[in-house]
Amino acid sequence: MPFPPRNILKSIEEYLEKTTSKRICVIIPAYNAASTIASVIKGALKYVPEVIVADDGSEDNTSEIAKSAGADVIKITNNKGKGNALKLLFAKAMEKGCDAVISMDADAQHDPEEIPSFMRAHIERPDDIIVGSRMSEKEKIPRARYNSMHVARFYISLGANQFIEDTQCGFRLYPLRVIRNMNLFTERYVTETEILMKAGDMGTTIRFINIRAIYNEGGSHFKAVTDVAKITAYVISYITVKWLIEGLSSNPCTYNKDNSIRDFFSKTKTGDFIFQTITAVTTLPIPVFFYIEYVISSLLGWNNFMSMRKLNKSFFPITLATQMLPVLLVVSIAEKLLNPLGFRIRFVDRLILQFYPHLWDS
Ligand SMILES: Nc1nc2c(ncn2[C@@H]2O[C@H](COP(=O)(O)OP(=O)(O)O)[C@@H](O)[C@H]2O)c(=O)[nH]1
Ligand SMILES: [Mg+2]
Repeated sequence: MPFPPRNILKSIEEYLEKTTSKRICVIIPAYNAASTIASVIKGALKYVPEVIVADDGSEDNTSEIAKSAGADVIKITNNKGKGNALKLLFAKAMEKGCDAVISMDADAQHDPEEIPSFMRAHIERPDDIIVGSRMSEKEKIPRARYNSMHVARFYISLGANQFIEDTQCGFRLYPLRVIRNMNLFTERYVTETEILMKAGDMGTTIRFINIRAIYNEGGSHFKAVTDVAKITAYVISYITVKWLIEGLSSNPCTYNKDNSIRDFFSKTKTGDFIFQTITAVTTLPIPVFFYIEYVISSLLGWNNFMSMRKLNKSFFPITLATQMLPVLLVVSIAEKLLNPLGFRIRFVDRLILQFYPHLWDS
């Protein structure tokens, strides 16, 4: 591309923003999003040259609307979930020669006017993943959702070797180089968590920028019990392998695409299911075992568990947080049953603040 004469550009930043935006496209996994998809696409096309939509077996006319709004549409015959759609979208964006993609939800919960903030952050540090964080407007997030997000980020941040303020937001910028360097095995809503943990665990920096928290009337496809359970089971299985490796090594980054123990178990669905079941049923004793290993290693002056030692806190709060998970579950169920009867119990909020603290420096 010819270098544009500098005098017609207001600033270096404007030039960078223009050239970079040519290599970034917006990807949208969509399922039954006919009423919102056009506004998201049109909004995004103001800032990027190309929008790719994966229509995941919608029963409405999402595809037709997306096409006429100007998107390139991948049509998936039967609904397979957000994770599968994201994988197809990454592949398509790579095929088109993009360097980075911005993922957005199809239901207008993400404001396309915030795309330039992602681009600016990407220009500053092109190798980082940029995640939108809704935490500056956390009062707008439904309480139960916020609480599960808080616990999720405690563990996902441990898996990713860094604090991630909002681990459940789908408005993100991914450098495709990072995606190329990992195998993705999970499905539906788990894939976005898999990406964050693997990326962080191979040394990628994950930054956040504040975005608006938009909660509209549109129904969510996210299932509070099954989807949370699937994410939890994967996170537990990932961290178990990570700590097993970290106990024997001084390197906090344990993920490598070509040689990953966690991925080995994902090779077959049955193997993965058995492995996740075993790690889920041993959720309580396993961290105690690692804690003992950590204490003994510390006495011997070993530099293992570096991701933990970098926190400058003991392993203890993490072990305690894990032992508190069943208590949290029981209290959440009790609140759910009692609050509609007029009780105003808010124990979950307190438990979460107390036992799932911010352990990271920055
Ligand atoms: N391709 C595809 N995308 C989905 C599916 N379910 C959700 N999504 C996408 O993920 C976004 C977030 O899902 P949603 O159900 O709204 O979850 P929530 O916003 O977290 O409550 C949606 O706006 C869609 O873009 C699905 O089954 N297939
Ligand atoms: Mg939504």
